[in-house]
Amino acid sequence: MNNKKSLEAWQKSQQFIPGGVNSPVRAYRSVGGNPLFIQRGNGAKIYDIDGNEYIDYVASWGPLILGHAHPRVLDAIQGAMGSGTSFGAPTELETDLAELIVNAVPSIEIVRLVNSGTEATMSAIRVARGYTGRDKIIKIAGCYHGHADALLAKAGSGVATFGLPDSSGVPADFTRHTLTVPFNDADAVRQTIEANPDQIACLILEPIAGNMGVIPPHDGYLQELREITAEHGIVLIFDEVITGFRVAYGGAQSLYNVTPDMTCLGKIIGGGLPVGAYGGKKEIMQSVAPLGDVYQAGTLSGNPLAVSAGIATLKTLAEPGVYEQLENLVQPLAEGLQDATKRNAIDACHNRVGSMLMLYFTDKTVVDYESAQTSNTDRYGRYFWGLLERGVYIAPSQFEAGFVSLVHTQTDIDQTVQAADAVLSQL
Ligand code: KE4
Repeated sequence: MNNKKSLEAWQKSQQFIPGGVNSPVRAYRSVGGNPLFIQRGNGAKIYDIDGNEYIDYVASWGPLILGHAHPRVLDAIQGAMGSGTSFGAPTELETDLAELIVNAVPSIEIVRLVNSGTEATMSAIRVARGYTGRDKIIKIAGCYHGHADALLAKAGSGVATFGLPDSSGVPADFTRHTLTVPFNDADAVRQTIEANPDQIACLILEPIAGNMGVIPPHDGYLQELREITAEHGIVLIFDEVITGFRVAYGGAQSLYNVTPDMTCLGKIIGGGLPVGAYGGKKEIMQSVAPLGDVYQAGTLSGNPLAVSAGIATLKTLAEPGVYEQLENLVQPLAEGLQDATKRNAIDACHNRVGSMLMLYFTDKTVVDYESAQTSNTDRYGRYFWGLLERGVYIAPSQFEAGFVSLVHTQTDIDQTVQAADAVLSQL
């Protein structure tokens, strides 16, 4: 595969940017090799600077459910930018996006727009702490909520002890209140709450894990968490930065009919521009400045360009039949990949919820972080490069999600399955 220009670009970018990238996963560390530099995207395709075309299943890590450069999104941005790009003052556009979100997401009665998923989750946790007056938080091993200090934590020994930093530069004190439990294990949550009575402000989780591949919640798991947290006055926060408007217009909470106290959003609600959001019950969100004493702010929060892209995206997703159309595309892809691993006698676990999916190279059923780790990541790396050479662009990491957009075609799906079959036959 000719990626000479990407290599040159990468060598230059490393002179000015750490690792040559502005987000670590883009550096291909877990699959090896040098990253592709992208020239442009159009629909379900992306094109690198060497002129290679790929069917894109990364979708900018989730936002591009309408594909690249969707005319409605571009028109919305172009329509907004003629009036200026940012005012640092309220605009009616922000109210329009907030109204769309409130009307779509069951748990959200009132919502604050921010600029990223990280801002959304760190702010939601601060609100939960301010609202409850408690300091500790519970997170799930393998769930990622952005890079706020308190969330870069790993489990200490035993459920009652303190969280430990999972990144250098995070003081132990910043994660000591962060308790970590396995996904799909409600008993571990119960035990942690019992070991820390009246001290836990919130439990935050991705209702469908999208940062250790894709892992659906076990039947009843989310409902159990809802009951346990309600019983103990703990704020239940769904981080739906990936799943919001992805798996259903109302997110995972509407798919599984479990309503948290707060929800974090990002990615899709910005239509490919920087938007995050956190919201929930009015009673809790009253804590947020200027109404309450939990401070959170942002220069470009709710800026008209990003908000216009988000509005155009959500209005398109609100149209009847959109998620059925997505399902009609993803189902044959999922079936085709399953058939391909079977046909080639490759041990694999295929997980999918709606248009987010991941294939693990393991004979185990992947239900949590521990079982996800049984995947043969070397094999995943070879699968990644084999597909790339055949014009299919999947996540350069086993522990991410794959995404199908509304503008993928049956031809794209057929080509992808053929490419996967060819690669798997040589794995
Ligand atoms: P951002 O700050 O990257 O906008 O959002 C953080 C975040 C929060 N919550 C969830 C569930 C997320 O998945 C993310 C970010 N996702 C990663 C990839 N899974 C973004 C890609 C990257 O880090 O470059």
